[in-house]
Amino acid sequence: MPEFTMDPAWICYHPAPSKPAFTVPAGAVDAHCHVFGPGDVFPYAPERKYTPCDAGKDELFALRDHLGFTRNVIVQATCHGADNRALVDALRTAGDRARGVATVRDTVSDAELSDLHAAGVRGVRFNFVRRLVDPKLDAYYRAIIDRIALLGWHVVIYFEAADLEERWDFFTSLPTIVVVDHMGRPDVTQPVDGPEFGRFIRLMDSHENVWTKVSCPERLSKVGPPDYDDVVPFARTLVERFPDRVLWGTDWPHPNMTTHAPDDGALVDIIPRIATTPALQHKLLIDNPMRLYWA
Ligand code: 0GY
Repeated sequence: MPEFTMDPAWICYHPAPSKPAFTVPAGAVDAHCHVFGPGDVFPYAPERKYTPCDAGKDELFALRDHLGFTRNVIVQATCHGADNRALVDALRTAGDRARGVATVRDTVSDAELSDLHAAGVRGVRFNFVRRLVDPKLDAYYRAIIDRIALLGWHVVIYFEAADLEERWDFFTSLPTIVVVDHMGRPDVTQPVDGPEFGRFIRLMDSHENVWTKVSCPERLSKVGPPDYDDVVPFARTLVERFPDRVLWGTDWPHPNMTTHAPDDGALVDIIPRIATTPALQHKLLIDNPMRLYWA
């Protein structure tokens, strides 16, 4: 069996997250989280750009219960490449309490896609962040999208704010629902009404098939934990402008954190600051993810 050692700069997930003061509504979905390995059962991909700490399904489901969530959307992380075995195993264990977003290559067979669907996969993820993958030409992704669209799946994209201008025509031409991870990674030192975030708002304003996850303050923030005050206005703006097209997730186990291990309880306590009414919270945590993943 292979042995893996976590990258030295890495900080593993918080060993004992606090109990949030905010009680999430019954039926709430953590719509962005991952499983890593364990590597001796589900080896990390040879082409990976980082080696994480093991963070398997048992730990994920314990966190779900601790924070008060009912369901998870588990998103394939780049350390597993297009080998979705750890994801599928977690989905099978969770049954109806989880759905998945996979990564597939253009060589994927119809039988593999249909097995992924049966396990609960409802989308594919394309990552354009250069420190995580070597991005490919648009045509590569397009060939996959044409096939997954037939299954009624959507596309999740992860990019840095600067990539939006470069790939605008591609992103805006996609025929499926498109979910953008982590608000398109805004530079939160820029004004919330400035040109950079303005471009992201324009993307959502002019394309009704574009959704976003108002997640990841731990990575975007310059002021840091536990309140991540500088990220809150960006997330709140999106929740208020696009209440029916936003999702929220912990991002557990927080890959590539080198400054601190986020307290997942404190992350949950940010929810009422970005979705400031029970109606907005219900849409963010229940109605939207249920429509996209469980309908
Ligand atoms: C995230 C963020 C990151 C990593 C990945 O798939 C991945 O490896 O998405 C990151 O390093 O910013 O959403 O998990």
